[in-house]
Amino acid sequence: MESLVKTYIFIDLEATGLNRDQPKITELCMVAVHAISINNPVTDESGEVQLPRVMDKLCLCVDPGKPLTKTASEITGLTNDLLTDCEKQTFDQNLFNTMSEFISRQAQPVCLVAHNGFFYDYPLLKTELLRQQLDLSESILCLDSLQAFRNLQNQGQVHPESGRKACSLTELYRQLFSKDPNFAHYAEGDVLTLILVFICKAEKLLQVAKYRRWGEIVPMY
Ligand code: DCM
Ligand code: MG
Repeated sequence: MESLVKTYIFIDLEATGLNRDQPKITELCMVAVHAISINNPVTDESGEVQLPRVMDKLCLCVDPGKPLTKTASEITGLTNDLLTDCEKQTFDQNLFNTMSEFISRQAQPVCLVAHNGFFYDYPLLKTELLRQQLDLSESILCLDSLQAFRNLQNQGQVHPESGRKACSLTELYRQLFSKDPNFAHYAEGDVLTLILVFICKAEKLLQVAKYRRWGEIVPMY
């Protein structure tokens, strides 16, 4: 299946809280990268992996219509006041259309990639879509990079001594780039960090990754 994927769409959601809080989305970022760029990493003169030059980006802030938890506000820098003062719109048909058009513009078939996507981002996105009686095409492929990195770690390919924590986005970036990621917990920052760590290990990740179809994703609540 992986050899057929033409575009990887990396996705990250910020939201009002964790699963137990029945969160609503506050920010969404999708960055589309062609498989060619994933399979042919570019490095600088020091050998450090670079972001691909050709990327399509969609980043939108959303009025969640629900209070952010203190932690969600602290880590994301977003507040209800900030989002309403900036007159952000709720998750609506217009946002769905924008996402759908963005996905349609990419070389098909596409595969979504989110870190912890099977547990958090995909179920949450599904909840928001179904609330609007909308949904993406059920044939869209989905990957969870956290699951894939854990599979690699279990094979001893990602610093096994540092335990499960080693597979958080920040820890993976620290291990691979020896510095802290930029703009952690900003949807775009997290997506760009994910693209960099994914590209570093793409060949092995794609060997161990377990694909699901969007149609198999169950809403979070
Ligand atoms: N989140 C949270 N508390 C945490 C970590 C995350 O409430 N300790 C919620 C708010 C974030 C969302 O999850 O917007 C997505 O997390 P991340 O920024 O890691 O993508
Ligand atoms: Mg994030």
